[in-house]
Amino acid sequence: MLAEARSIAVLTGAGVSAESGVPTFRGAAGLWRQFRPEDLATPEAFARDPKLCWEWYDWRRGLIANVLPNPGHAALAKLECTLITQNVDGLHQSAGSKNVIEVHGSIWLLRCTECGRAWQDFSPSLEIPPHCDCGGLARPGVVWFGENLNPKVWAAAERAVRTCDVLLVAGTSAVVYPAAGLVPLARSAGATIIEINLEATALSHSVDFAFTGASGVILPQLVDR
Ligand code: BJW
Ligand code: ZN
Repeated sequence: MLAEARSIAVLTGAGVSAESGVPTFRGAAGLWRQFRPEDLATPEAFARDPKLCWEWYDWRRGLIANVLPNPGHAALAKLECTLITQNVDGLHQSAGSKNVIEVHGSIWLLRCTECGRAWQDFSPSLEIPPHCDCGGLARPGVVWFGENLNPKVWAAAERAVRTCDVLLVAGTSAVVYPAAGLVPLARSAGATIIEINLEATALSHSVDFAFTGASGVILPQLVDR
């Protein structure tokens, strides 16, 4: 099916970066076991304590800066596809994927809460909390709970799944909306859905093929064939 597909879309989640050493959100070793999302990943949490919020993101930036893409990222970089990712780590781009739609933003982007300017900063010595040239407080360029996704980015993701023949869904628990809704959208547009995950998810019963295992193992096998 992959070989014959005219158009392939991929939706990835934190599980695809797990084998690189980036913690996932849910599950036994997930970030949400250790930290409460409402304390850190909401606009209210940022407004309450920008420094605490930034310290957490800076800790994660440090983790991510020290890891490398894994064979799952590499396999997807070889596949001609539109790659929709919920991940903010940038590892798909590091692996060489060109057509990446980051629906939850990027941990390497900063955005001014005053003037809206967005810029990249990879420096480990970022001032915490960072400020914009205009003096305004900067926030991480990610999408928090209760926030709308960037409409242009979201439109591109919807277009990709509406027009694909095959959708690969890898390493996501598929519980966070609207991203998880891309899967039924693809399905209702006639796409074949292939899921790759370590365990069964909310989606598994409604996909065409569910491969149980590590994305760093299964994705290279699929793409190499
Ligand atoms: C492997 C593996 C290996 C491991 N190989 N597999 C009730 C209350 C409040 C809000 C809501 C609500 N009901 C619905 C909402 C809306 C909310 C939502 O969906 N909540 C649900 C959780 C209930 N959504 C939103 O708020 C979104 N915005 C929105 O809806 O706007 C409209 C609106 C406006 C105003 C008010 C209300 C609505 C925005 C969602 C933003 C999500 N943001 C985060 C943080 C990003 C920044 C950051 O990184 O800090 O995005 S949350 C977190 O979850 C992150 C992820 O992208 C996202 C998805 O997680 P993912 O990637 O699926 O990871 P995990 O950990 O869940 O799963 C990993 C999977 O991998 C597992 O299945 C493992 O088995 C597997 N795995 N290792 C293969 N090696
Ligand atoms: Zn500014």
